[in-house]
Amino acid sequence: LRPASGRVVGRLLVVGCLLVASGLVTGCLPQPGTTQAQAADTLYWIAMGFAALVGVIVYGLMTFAILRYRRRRTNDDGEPPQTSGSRVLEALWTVGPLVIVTILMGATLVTLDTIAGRRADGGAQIGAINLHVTGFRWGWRFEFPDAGVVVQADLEPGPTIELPVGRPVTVTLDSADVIHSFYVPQFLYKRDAFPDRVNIFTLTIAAPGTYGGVCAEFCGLYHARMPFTIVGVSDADFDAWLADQRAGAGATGSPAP
Ligand SMILES: [Cu+2]
Repeated sequence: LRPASGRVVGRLLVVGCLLVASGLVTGCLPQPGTTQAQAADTLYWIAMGFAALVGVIVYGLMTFAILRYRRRRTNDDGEPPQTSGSRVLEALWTVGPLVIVTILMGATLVTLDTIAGRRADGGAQIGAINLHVTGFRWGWRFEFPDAGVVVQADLEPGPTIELPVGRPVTVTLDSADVIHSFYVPQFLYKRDAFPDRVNIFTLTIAAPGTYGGVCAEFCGLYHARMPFTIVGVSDADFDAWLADQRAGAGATGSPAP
């Protein structure tokens, strides 16, 4: 390398390292808002850890080879020693990735189970709140069947519902027309809403707060205009909110989508 291009490569390496480091420090995911999101967040960091390990090894070896075996003025006699076939190396790069992929697969399956929130026998969790979510063009319908409460709205600002912090909510998701997708960025979770079958998953709000959601499956002209809001509140506030909704149900009288 000529000195000038060496300096350029050096600068690129520094910029690359800074980008990777800042990505690792800040993370690429929103703050998790549910216990299931915390599980997804943990899985992300496990995957990032292995990716960083592999990256350090690969870029370390590359940098070593570039520096150690670069062409020098004093040593211009062609190629470095050529080696072919190494049982140890081949075993290492076969077993290493196999171990990593197996760990990642195991961790993924455990996380998926946490997110689905299923009991071993496939039933819903005991004490869970049932919530039936229906996407439609262009809004959302949230039904609490056990409480006889329906909250529904279309376009902006869309419906707002409250959920109690720390209690599992079993969500049954479907659609009244085309395919929509239930997406709350802070839940680190997105699931399609189908007209002809249901998706079931569990949410447990981890901390009080306001969580905005959108439709994440292009469903038509006003796809971008079907937001909804989920507010995490205390158990007592949730019960009071449900009672309020029940009292006001006759006044709003939302028709089926
Ligand atoms: Cu939609």
